Amino acid sequence: MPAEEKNKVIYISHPSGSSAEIALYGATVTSWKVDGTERLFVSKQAIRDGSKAIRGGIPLVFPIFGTKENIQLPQHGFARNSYWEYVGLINDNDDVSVRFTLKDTQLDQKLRNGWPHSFRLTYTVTLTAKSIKTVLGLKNEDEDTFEFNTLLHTYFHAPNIADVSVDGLKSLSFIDKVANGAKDSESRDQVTVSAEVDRIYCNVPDKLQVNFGKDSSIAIEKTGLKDTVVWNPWTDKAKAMGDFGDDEYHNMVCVEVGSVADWVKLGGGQSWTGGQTLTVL
Ligand code: TA6
Repeated sequence: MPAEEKNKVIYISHPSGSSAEIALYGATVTSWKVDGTERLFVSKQAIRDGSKAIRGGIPLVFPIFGTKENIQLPQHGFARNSYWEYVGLINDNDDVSVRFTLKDTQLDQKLRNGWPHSFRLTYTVTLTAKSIKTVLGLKNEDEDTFEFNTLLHTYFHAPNIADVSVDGLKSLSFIDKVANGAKDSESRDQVTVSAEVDRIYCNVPDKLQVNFGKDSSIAIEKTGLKDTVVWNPWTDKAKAMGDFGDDEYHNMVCVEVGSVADWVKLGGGQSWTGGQTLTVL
């Protein structure tokens, strides 16, 4: 892909004034504005030269979540740090949709050796006045079944983390990565953040809501994805990330819909789809 293409960002706008930007690198949504306000968080120290995943927006996690012992792939897989092909504007009625694809043949050999399967990923981003819908389609182009994880690693901008709460997780079981993977269940009606949080909530209902205080909320409606991760690095982990400001944890929360607690199996020649719709309330 020519150098100037590599840094390409697709900019879309809606007649209502909402807008979004998607970097070809990782097909990462790097901006989503509604009513003139940026709803996503991208670190001021995010690296945008293609040397690592963009720290913020909506990075795509595929085909693994985290790292896996017997799979030689970077953390969270290769989707978020590969250059996707821009297919184009697929319709421009009242909604504005753009599409991207990633095929195994676009990957370097080391990655293909790490996960030796033929596949085609299709990613569609649809903008309306108050929402953005991001849907991933996967075709297994092998004859044999393969298994994968996937997740939309959404970084929401928060004016103040102290005002953030997440509705819809009560009584769900979760894996607490801050407590070395201990299993627990959520007792709170609203999940709030006042320390490092890194939890995989399992078998989560499809409707969640993130509240940012002062009557500002975003509804999340997921499809085809079982779990939801809630993450904030807080002080120590923030300091440990070179592409994240030491104090930026005050202004972000990750609420990430995905299927990561278990492998998703996909038969040869079969297709799978999953995604989310984020709506400003
Ligand atoms: O989704 C939460 C998480 O898995 C955290 O454990 C933390 O590692 C975060 O992702 C960011 O990972 P990254 O590889 O982007 O630094």
